[in-house]
Amino acid sequence: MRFERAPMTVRAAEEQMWFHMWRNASPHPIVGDMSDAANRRSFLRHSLVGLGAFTALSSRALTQTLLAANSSAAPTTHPTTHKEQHMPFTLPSLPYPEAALEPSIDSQTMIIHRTKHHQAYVDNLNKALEGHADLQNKTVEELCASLPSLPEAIRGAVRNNGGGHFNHSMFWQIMAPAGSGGAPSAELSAAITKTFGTMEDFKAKLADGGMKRFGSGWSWLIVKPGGALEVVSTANQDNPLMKGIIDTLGTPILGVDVWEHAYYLKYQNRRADYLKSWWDVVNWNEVNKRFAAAK
Ligand code: MN3
Repeated sequence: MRFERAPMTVRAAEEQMWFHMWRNASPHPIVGDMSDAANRRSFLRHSLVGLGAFTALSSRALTQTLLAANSSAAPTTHPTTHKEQHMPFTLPSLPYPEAALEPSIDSQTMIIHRTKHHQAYVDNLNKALEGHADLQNKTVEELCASLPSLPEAIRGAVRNNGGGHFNHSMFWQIMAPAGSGGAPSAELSAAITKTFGTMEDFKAKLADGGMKRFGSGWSWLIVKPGGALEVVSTANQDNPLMKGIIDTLGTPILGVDVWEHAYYLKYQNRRADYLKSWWDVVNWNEVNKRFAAAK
């Protein structure tokens, strides 16, 4: 594919290496404090200092380190050591080009969805947390999980925009160009058939959750405390991390956005067609990883 053969720039190499290392280093891959370039660079620098490798930010060094990282053990440095560098939350980059999910999701939808809708959640989350130094140190996951204890004046804004930031950050990562996302692991397949009957039964249940969601929301596959799978649907930008808000809590390992902004340009009112086509771009490799970490 074109994007795989493209020459790697310093920035692209850095992004790719960061993504690889961070994904392998963290049991909870979506944390807000690692979503901007400055913090990613800081994470890389701290991760590599121990190896004596980070002497200059050249594309050659980055590419060599990337190759080494791909063929050796994952780094031991954990990104949450940089929690103090939380604010502001920033828009994460996509791990693939905007057009890479076509025809399931068109390029224009991807661009508007991330750079307008997701960006607005990020901006409004940052605005809500202005003047709340204690909350600025929390990850977006921690914010979602502690809504009832937040000041009432910002609780709604954090629910909508923190939820929006977490949900979309995960959404971009659990998708991949058709044919590149792998398949459910043997472990995940077994858990799905045990819980739902067959893979098709599971897909039907997730789609049903999306279809029955009146207005805007999400349909999720979660790992509940204790390890059982369940499909849940949430309204607006709520998610299954939201204690005190959502009845059935768990760690989301797959989720599909059923807001009209996620599909309307291509599918108009045909949400069912979008949900059917969406399976072609699920990144099962990433879902498998999240399942293994959540159990
Ligand atoms: Mn959306």
